[in-house]
Amino acid sequence: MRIKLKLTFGFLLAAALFVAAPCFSEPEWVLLWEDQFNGRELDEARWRVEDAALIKNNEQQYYSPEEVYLENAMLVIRSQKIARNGRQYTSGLVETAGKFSRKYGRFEARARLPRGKGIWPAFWMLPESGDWPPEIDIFELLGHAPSTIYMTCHWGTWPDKKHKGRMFTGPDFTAGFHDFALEWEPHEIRWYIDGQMAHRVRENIPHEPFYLILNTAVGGNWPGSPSSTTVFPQYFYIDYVRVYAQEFPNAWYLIHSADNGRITASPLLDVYPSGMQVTLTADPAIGYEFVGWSGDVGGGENPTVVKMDRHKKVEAIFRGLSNPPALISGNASVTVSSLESAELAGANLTDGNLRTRWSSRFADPQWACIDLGQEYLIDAVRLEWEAAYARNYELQVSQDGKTWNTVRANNSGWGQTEEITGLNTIARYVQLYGIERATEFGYSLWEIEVFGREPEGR
Ligand SMILES: [Ca+2]
Repeated sequence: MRIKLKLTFGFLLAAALFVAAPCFSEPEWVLLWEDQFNGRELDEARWRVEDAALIKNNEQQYYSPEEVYLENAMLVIRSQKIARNGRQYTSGLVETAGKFSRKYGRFEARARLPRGKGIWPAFWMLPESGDWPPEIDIFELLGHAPSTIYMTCHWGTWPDKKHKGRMFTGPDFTAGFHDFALEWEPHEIRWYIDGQMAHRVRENIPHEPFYLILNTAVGGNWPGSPSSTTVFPQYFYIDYVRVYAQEFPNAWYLIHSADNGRITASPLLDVYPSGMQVTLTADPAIGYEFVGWSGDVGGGENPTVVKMDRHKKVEAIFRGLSNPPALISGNASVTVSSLESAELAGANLTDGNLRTRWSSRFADPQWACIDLGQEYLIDAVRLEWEAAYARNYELQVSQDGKTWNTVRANNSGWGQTEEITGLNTIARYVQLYGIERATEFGYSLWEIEVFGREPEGR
């Protein structure tokens, strides 16, 4: 028995070495995260959209959410010659900061790039930690030279920053779609253009999670300003973005995706040990309903449980409601517990303007109460948080503004846009009750939107 065990172990070890050795040069990649841009709107669970005049490289664009949209199952970043907020041009930037980041992996996009003097499209990555450098540029292109791709790594410690890259000259990358990929391993980073390796580095490899960025800058130190030959608008089309992780023995990835809604996995791990049970919850976007699961989980149970005994790919199917709830808080009056300053008033919460906000004093608890003016059947609430969000809050409703009923509690708030759906409650007042702040600042929101309809029988 003892001998047999020894032999078996020796055989397994040899087999493992035999199998493992080639993996270093040619890793097996497992699809971990993707966006095919098939939804009606850009998925806020995956992407953050910039709305700012970033001060970088003397660039001349204002990054406006209006310049980022989905069309024909593609992400479109449009650049126009429109003056806004002190800048001469509008353009778009999307990133996965705070939503998805990854250390090592294969990162790819299929895209058709914009062109013209002063036009500077890029697909790149920055550390989730907020440090700079490092930076990895999967591709950059200067619109006056539409056949040249730049691939660059930045490293060092500010202000002692260094970078090294390579140019690749090929076809006109603004005339059709091309495949761009980056394979990042602990010992090496490789760049691929249309499946061919175009660049490789083995020094100054970063070892921390990075998030993804897609944008078109206009003007700036590197490309120079647009000229009279630059045609506007310009369009940066992205067919898909995919991220793959390397395969490891007995470690399983849970790959989930949803258009028009989101999936929450609990526990949430990068990689799962064999046999672990994971609970999946599907939450539709406002105006949608959950229909069922597809992929490696079936049925319509929500939440559902998936057992991790191999890589699992799960999709949640949502369908648009035939009678979606309407915005009912457009003319609502607002009362709040306190103000940070007079101009950050409660009325800013329902003015339909995503540049005006309410901010409370820097203390707990705080509340904002929306008076809808009459009773409605309330279906959903959308919270548009500024950077100072709530970690722990309750959503409360009331018929009379005195007696409150908690309809949803959230002690793991993550800020940005939070949609609370499926409320199905009749009330005149809706109150956001903040219990614990996530930052040292107050509670700060651009907008609170309530969706619903007239109660039946009125
Ligand atoms: Ca507002």
